[in-house]
Amino acid sequence: MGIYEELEWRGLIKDVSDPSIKEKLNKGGMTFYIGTDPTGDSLHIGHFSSFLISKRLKDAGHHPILLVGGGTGLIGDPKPDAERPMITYETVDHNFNCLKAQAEKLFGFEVVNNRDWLGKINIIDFLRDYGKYFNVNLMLQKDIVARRLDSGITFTEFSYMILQALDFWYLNKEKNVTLQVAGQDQWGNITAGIDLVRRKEGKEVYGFTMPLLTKSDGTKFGKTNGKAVWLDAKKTSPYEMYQFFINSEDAKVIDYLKFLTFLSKEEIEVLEKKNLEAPHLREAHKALAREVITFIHGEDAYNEAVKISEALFSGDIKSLTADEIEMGFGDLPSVEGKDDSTLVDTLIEARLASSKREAREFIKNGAVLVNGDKVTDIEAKLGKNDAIEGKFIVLRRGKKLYAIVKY
Ligand code: 383
Repeated sequence: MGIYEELEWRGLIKDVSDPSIKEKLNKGGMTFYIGTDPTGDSLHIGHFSSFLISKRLKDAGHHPILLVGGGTGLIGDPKPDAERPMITYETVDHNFNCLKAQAEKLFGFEVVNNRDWLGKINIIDFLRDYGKYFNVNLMLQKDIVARRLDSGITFTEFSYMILQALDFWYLNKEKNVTLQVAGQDQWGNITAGIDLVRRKEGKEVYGFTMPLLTKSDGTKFGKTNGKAVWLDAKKTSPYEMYQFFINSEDAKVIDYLKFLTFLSKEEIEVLEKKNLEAPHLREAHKALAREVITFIHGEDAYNEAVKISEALFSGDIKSLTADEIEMGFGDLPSVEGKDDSTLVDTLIEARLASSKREAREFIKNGAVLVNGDKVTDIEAKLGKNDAIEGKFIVLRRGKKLYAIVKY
């Protein structure tokens, strides 16, 4: 199986600019680029799958360049629904540095910044040397622009595709880049670049896109409770990422394995069989979580995420360190610990009971756990001494309701 067939098997090929791409990819030796704009200070799972494609191509003998758009990020690639808010130069620069460091660490790609060339072009030269090659009628037909015609689009965002096309032309000239790779939303920008290189230089360059990862209902994959799943552990902890992948849909988990891991066809086929025959074992989900988290955060972080998940599941809270509790319970309601409080009062303060009478009732019935241990004494006191490493007490009422007391 050549790299092209492998990408096809993984479902990673959506649009190709020319059928000869198949042969070219299988042969190796192309310099290609993928671009991302510094709209945030971390990459997220949506970026991850397209960056992995670059890694796959690199492993197949091609040379990757990652463009982080310090120039284009100041303009804003039009989204189908609405104009983007403008980002300040300071924010773009900050985000640029974050993304560059993250991408170098995770993927080891050479990083370039299109501010270095776009920032030097003056307006007269821009309109003469590049604008002249673009037919506005054709620009209006590009998918994303067409979808914005009703709601409106500024000249700034409308011009974006010229800048991305210019990048392709520049990188072809300076670095012999002959291929651009991206998600399917970038098809219009990629073909704009291919056309520009053809018209200005009479040369042929290539591009292909991958489909966006979706859930069964067709919505974007990569959000949990409305929040993006970030690659930065400070924004999405490895534990949260573990929960995200472990809970992915059974019907989609094999697609995700193909998109997001380097497991082989044979390995994925074994998991596919297990997913069908014994879905309750969640072998495919576990493999997905293990592969992705180990790639992004390393093995220790992965093991810790599993440990937290298991401790929370079994209720063995005391096996966790304070840091692990913070990671596992970071999102839960919390109350400030007092030095000498009662369990009854704390349950009320943490909203696990609505009155003293109810709190006593819960305690008597054995429904209240302090750090995983059942407490049935209605007079019980709570203080810093009870806190794990002097920092946290984990309260649980019933099967699912948790709160944290912080010292
Ligand atoms: C800028 C200048 C270039 C080439 C590309 C760009 C960025 C591009 C873009 N990409 C998205 C982004 O930055 O907006 N105009 O968030 C996303 N990418 C990748 C992939 C994806 C795309 O970073 O489909 C998802 O992650 O292409 O939406 O010269």
